[in-house]
Amino acid sequence: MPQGVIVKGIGGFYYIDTEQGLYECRARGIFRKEGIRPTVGDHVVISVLDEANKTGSLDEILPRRNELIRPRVANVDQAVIVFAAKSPNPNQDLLDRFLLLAEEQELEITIVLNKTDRDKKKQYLHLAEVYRQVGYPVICASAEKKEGMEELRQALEGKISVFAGPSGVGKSSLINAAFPGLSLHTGEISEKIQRGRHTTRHAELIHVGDFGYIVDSPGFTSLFLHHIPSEQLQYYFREFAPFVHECYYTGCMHINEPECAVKAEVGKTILQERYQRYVTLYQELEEAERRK
Ligand SMILES: Nc1nc2c(ncn2[C@@H]2O[C@H](COP(=O)(O)OP(=O)(O)OP(=O)(O)O)[C@@H](O)[C@H]2O)c(=O)[nH]1
Ligand SMILES: [Mg+2]
Ligand SMILES: [Zn+2]
Repeated sequence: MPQGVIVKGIGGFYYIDTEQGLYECRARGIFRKEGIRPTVGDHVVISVLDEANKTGSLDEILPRRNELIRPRVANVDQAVIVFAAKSPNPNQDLLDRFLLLAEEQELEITIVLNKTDRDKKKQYLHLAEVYRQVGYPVICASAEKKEGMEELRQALEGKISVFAGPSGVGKSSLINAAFPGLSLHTGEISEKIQRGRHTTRHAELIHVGDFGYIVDSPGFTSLFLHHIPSEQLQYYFREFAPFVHECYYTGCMHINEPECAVKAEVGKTILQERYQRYVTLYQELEEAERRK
C-alpha cells in the first residue's frame, strides 16, 4: 500500500507521486458518495493494480492540514511571495495584501525580491530590511544572474510551496533558474498562452529538489481582502503580536484609543509605514463592513 501525494488530477484520473514512482489512479467510488473531492496536495494511500503500467486505485485520503481555494491545493506549507526590485517596481501596498492573505491561511512565508540586477542603486535593500525587521525571511535574487538560487532551493526543501506575486516579476524565471530542466513558460508570449489556458488548467504540483513541491500556478489570483473581519487584521501584522493584548482597553483596535501599547511601539519595533498601512486597511475593511 504505497503512500504518496496527488500531483495532478485530470478527467477523473489522479497522478500520485510515491517513492516507487508516479502512478495513474482512479479514486474509489466511496469518495464521491461521501462528497469528498481528492485534491492536488492530498496525502493518499493507493493500491497498485498494474505495476508495469503504473496504474492503481486511490483508496484513502489522509487528513488535510489546510486547503487553498485559488489555486485549489491541499496541505500547502508555504507561500513564496515574489516581487521585483525593478520593472515592475515594487508596490508595498500590494506586497502587504499578499502577506495578509498568506497569514490568514496560516502559511509559512518567504519573500523573494527578484531582478536585483536591474536596481543599480540597490533600493531593494531598504525593502528587504523592512520585512526582515517584521520577521519574514527575505531572499534577494536575480534569476538572470542566478543569484540567490541556493537560498531559494533551501527555502523550498521538504515543503509544498505556492508561488505568488504580480505578473512579470519573474516567478517562472526563478523556478527555472533554481531548477534547470523544468523549463516553465516565461515572458510575454507564454503569458498569453497561460492566460488562455487558465480557465481550464488545473493546479499541478512540480517535484523540486529531494522532497519539495511547488505549485505551477500564478498563486493567489485574487487580492480581495474584504472577507477579513476588521478586528482580525491586527493578528496578521506579525510585529504587533507582542503588544496587542497590552493595551488599556480590551478590544483596542489601535487606531484612536488612548494608552494603546501598539501605537506606543510605532517608530520603535513597529515601523511607521507598516502601522500606517494597518490603519488604512483597517479603515477600508470597516468601511466595507458598514456598507454590508
Ligand atoms: N533583468 C532581469 N529580468 C528578469 C529576471 N527574472 C525574470 N526576468 C524577466 O522578466 C520577464 C517576466 O518573467 P516571468 O518569469 O515570465 O514572470 P512571472 O512572474 O512568471 O509572470 P507571470 O507568469 O505572468 O505571472 C521575462 O522577460 C524575464 O526574462 C531577473 O532576475 N533579471
Ligand atoms: Mg509565470
Ligand atoms: Zn491598542
